[in-house]
Amino acid sequence: MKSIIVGTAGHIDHGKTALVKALTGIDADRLEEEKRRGITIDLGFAHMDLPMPGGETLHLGFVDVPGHERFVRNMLAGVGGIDLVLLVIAADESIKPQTREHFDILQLIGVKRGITVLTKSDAVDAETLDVVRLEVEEFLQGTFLAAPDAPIVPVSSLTGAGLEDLKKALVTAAAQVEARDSQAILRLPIDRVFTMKGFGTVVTGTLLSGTVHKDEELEVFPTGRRVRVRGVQVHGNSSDTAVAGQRTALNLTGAGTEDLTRGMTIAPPQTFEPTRLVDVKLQLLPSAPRPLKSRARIHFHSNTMETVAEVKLHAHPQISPGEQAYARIVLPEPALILPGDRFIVRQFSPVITIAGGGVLDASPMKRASDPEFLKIAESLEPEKILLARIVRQRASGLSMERAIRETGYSAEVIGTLLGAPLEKREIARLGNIFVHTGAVDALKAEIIEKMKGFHSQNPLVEGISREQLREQQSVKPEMFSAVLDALVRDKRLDRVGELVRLPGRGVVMKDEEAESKKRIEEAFALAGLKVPALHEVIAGLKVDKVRAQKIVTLLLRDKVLIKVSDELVFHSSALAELRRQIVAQKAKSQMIDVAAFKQLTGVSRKYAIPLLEYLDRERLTKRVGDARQIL
Ligand SMILES: Nc1nc2c(ncn2[C@@H]2O[C@H](COP(=O)(O)OP(=O)(O)O)[C@@H](O)[C@H]2O)c(=O)[nH]1
Ligand SMILES: [Mg+2]
Repeated sequence: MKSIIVGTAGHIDHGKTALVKALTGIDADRLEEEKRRGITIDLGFAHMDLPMPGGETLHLGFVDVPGHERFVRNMLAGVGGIDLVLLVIAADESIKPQTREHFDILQLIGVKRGITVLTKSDAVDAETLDVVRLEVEEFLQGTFLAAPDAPIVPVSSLTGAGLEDLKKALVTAAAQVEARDSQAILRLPIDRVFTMKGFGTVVTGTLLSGTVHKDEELEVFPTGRRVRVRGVQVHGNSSDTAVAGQRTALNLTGAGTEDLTRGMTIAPPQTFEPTRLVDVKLQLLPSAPRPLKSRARIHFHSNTMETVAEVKLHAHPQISPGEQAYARIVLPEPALILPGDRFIVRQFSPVITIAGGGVLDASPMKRASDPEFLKIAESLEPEKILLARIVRQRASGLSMERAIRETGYSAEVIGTLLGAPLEKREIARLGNIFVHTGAVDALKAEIIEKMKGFHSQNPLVEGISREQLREQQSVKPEMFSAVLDALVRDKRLDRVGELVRLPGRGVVMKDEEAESKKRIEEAFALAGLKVPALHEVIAGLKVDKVRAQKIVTLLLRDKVLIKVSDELVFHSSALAELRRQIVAQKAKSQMIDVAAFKQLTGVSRKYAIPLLEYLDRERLTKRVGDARQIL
């Protein structure tokens, strides 16, 4: 069975609702007020089956829209999901303002197929019908509804004349409609919310993509509320699943009618992120009454959602009617929008349709739109666009989760799209992250440059610690590790324990020097706080004074030795022990004077004063008069 959604469009009183009823037997004017006033206010729904040539059944879901200019916003909530339009023009009135406005909307929203229906054919003579047909043909010239792709069918809902021709035209047109993607991630923009006695909360909408299953847990965007699908109805019949392209009603638990409203979207939990910034390609209608200025306040409609928003034109202070531009839409509240979604812009006041277009990026990177990226996003080539999304993340890469969130593609689709670029090594996969090879190379070069800089500034230090080097890069730890490993593997870097250095660089110790270093370390470690004079230690070494000085500098850099005053150098372990003693002393007394300190540590005054000053600097103690307070 093939399911498609047929929308009506056209001026008020041109016979849209009557036509749907003549075809399906269902009165789509469901509200009491609609029946009383005889006009359509909100969306109406109906359905019918038709046999297709191959024996397959064609299921048509109808969305009947209001024609009145005051209810265009309701029309916009319904038009988003349609596959095929019936543009209804009454033969006795021909083209009227909402014929034009609805037709503009259909084109901006990207509807690809349709049939023009000249209704009320019974109300005019053959000659008038011919004149109207000519007028309409001219009106449709160069559009998706122009002959020979789309027929013009005269009908009378009153007499039934032409209805069989219309059904045939529907079957022909429906055969050309491409099925929506039921494998893609589920998205159901809500167009109605109500309670049903004995059932509870029900939402309806046209399933944009994916499949809904009974008992599934889903999330309401943008509120994040979790709901469970208690029941699924497709075109009024209970079902275990609903697939993309079907009119779908979901009976939900976990939310009341007060938690849900038209414009929200139902999707799998934690898959998407609502956005306030949307980069688009926008076209200002030739019929727009005035130029569109950047930063203008507008009404923004996408799928079933509508909101006041600000439009920021890229690189233009304004555009003239008929012109196109990249733009950023700034929404007051986050909404779930994805690339490829179409939108309509209506003037803030008076409210008329002035523009529309397609969403290129609903997860823009920077404060301003990036025209290079948008140009690619506009190409409609999924592999190219996905690559551009990876490239723009540079060495940080794009995780699978984020790729799903940004595109709405499933993990399988993303895996398939990236197969060739991975094979060609245009990109690499590191765990869950896809990264552009060029960006990895750039990061490698940057690390090597940093290392060169480090060595020239620190000639006496063997290398930089891995952690310190990582902190200088803005990439994720996994990415840094992978790149570092690769550099070591390629022998562009050496790793010595926790240190990283350029090959052949760093401090290379001769045996004598290494032994001297050990001796110095030992001498200070054994001395505790009663350290020997540095010149005495140096005098006892096998190496010359210059080298010995170099070794001491090295030990100071590595914080093995610590300079407490110009004269005094201690081993770090001795100072660590001193800290412990001071902390333990605090339990006995908050205050310590020089005498007590000498007694505690066993050092002479010569050492006690510099050590206490050192402790003051380290904020372990604080001088109070002649004594110290232990902090
Ligand atoms: N004579 C005639 N009247 C029609 C036909 N279709 C609709 N009408 C009448 O036109 C009026 C408006 O029809 P309706 O379907 O509500 O128009 P909508 O506003 O486009 O939905 C109603 O009074 C209908 O009875 C038709 O084919 N022939
Ligand atoms: Mg109507």
